[in-house]
Amino acid sequence: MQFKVKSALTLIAGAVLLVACGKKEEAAPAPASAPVAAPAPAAPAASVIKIGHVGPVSGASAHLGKDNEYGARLAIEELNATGVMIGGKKVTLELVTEDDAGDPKQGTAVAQKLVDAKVAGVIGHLNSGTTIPASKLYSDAGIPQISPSATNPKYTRQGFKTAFRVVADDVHLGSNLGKYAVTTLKGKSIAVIDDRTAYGQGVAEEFTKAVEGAGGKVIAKEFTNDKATDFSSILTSIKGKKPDVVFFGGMDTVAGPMLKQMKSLGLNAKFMGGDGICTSELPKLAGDALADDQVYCAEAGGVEGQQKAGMDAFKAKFKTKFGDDVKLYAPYVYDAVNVMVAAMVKADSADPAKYLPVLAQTANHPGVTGPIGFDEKGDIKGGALTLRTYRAGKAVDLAVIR
Ligand code: ABU
Repeated sequence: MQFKVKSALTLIAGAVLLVACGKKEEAAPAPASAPVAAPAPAAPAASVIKIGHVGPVSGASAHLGKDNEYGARLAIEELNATGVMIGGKKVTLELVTEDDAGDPKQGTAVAQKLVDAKVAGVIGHLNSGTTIPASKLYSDAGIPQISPSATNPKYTRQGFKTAFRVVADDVHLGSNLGKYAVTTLKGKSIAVIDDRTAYGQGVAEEFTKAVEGAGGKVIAKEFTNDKATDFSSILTSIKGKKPDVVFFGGMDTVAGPMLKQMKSLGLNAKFMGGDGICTSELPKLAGDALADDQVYCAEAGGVEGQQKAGMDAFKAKFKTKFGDDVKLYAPYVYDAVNVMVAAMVKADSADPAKYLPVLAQTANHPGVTGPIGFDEKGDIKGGALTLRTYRAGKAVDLAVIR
């Protein structure tokens, strides 16, 4: 690749020199009979394909947004190093990153920027609350979008042919966690809190339905917001109802302080949540309030058996490159980029109209997160979840559920 860039620079430098010589000749015209220098050949157009990535790299979930962005960078760098051929020539993939700060308004503003920049596809957004409104803009522009982490079912149920995701949705997450709370954790009295986001509220509703379906009782329903830091009033009210399980629909940055306040109030209950709390950052955020086998949560995907080796190798490579552990969804972003580029290569075109139908037919793409294929809505086929707890401040996988 370096050689290619150097060659291109040499060509451009040559062309500039020739043009400069031509201009000199214009200033002092040669006699009509003198030979005229041939016009410089135009430098070949650079074959650059822009791929957008959006996540919250500022705000409360910046650690997760950066995790996702790193996953995209790793995939793009590897693909460029290996060499991607489209339309008979080697192309360069360019990652165009935007920050939506986890805010729906900023999400649509940056989505429009990516549409205007004529990206060939978008990986993102991270949050359901930004992914869903942005998906309309990408759909209107015909630009394929793969979310690596938005789990609200609505995203792929709007009838947009451009919307895909590589994780299981909140129906899968909430229903399995609800059943687990009643049948395995033996929860009889369960309190539910959500952060009023598209994700938090949605996963809490699915969890509640499953608890009631399994014969458990939801004794309290409370809500907070995704920026809150003080939960004393809702936790005090919940404590009075003596729950054995507290479920929180929201993200790790809120769950951490909530666990600390549960501990200081003496609210001793199991704590559950969806994928938003199921991060490698939770132990840091909760500090010594995170007791062993107290928290149960689920990542919206999972590998087991021989496939685990691929995921472990990815995590090791990620740590070497970025000096940090995978927080949650970087491997899914990595796979999403690879799935999108594989569809471009197969279609032999980065024109969204040409590669979108090929992307929709993706089946059994060998990802580090497992085999990837899409159903007719754009959801991952056979979505899994990884049930997890924490022991000695470390995440421990308990089971992969399909
Ligand atoms: N799935 C949890 C985090 C992202 C979201 O759906 O909002």
